Amino acid sequence: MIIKKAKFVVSQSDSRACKDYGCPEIAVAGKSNVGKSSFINMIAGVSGLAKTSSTPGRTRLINYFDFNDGQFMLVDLPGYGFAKVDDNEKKKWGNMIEGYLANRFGRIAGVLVLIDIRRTPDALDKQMVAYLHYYHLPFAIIATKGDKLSKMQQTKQRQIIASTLAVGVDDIVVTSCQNKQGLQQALERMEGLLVNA
Ligand SMILES: Nc1nc2c(ncn2[C@@H]2O[C@H](COP(=O)(O)OP(=O)(O)O)[C@@H](O)[C@H]2O)c(=O)[nH]1
Ligand SMILES: [Mg+2]
Repeated sequence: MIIKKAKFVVSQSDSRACKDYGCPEIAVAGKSNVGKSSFINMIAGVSGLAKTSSTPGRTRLINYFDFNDGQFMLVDLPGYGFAKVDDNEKKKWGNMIEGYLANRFGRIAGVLVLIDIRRTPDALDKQMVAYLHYYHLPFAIIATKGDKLSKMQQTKQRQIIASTLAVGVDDIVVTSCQNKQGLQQALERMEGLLVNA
């Protein structure tokens, strides 16, 4: 798949307010600070398209990005698991993500779940994957920040992530926004999600 054009469309706090854009959507989910915005920028080939931040937890909106003039949308979901927010706020985030998955069901071609390659997925990551099973949504796991580990450490972590989330090692694509590792594989996975939508 070749990305020729990418542009920001809209930010929404409520997925029900989003109109039907008439094209398949690939959602990008993961903890805050895992690298969702950076991943979207890497796919787009535009560094400032999605705002990145070194302080986690600020994006509470669902951001839509159009790719190739209506071929598909990448949907940047609010990051979950930010430690400093209270339970009420956490609940709101959960509702937003679940609301999106439930309300946009017909348009979602698949979900990319981003996991920091250095971390073992926790209860929230597992819950995310459980939602996707529940809604029968196809997904792929993107292990981010590959540049932080050696190839040998990557192999080991990939196995840990696969067994923790009960997915195959082949379901995990290791990426890096710094050296573009895994960019082609990620695009292939996305194409696969779109073809089967
Ligand atoms: N070394 C490295 N840092 C990354 C990578 N992707 C994201 N980051 C950094 O991780 C932080 C959070 O990234 P961001 O895309 O804003 O995460 P988000 O909260 O999930 O959208 C930023 O400081 C990024 O520069 C990567 O592939 N390698
Ligand atoms: Mg972000």
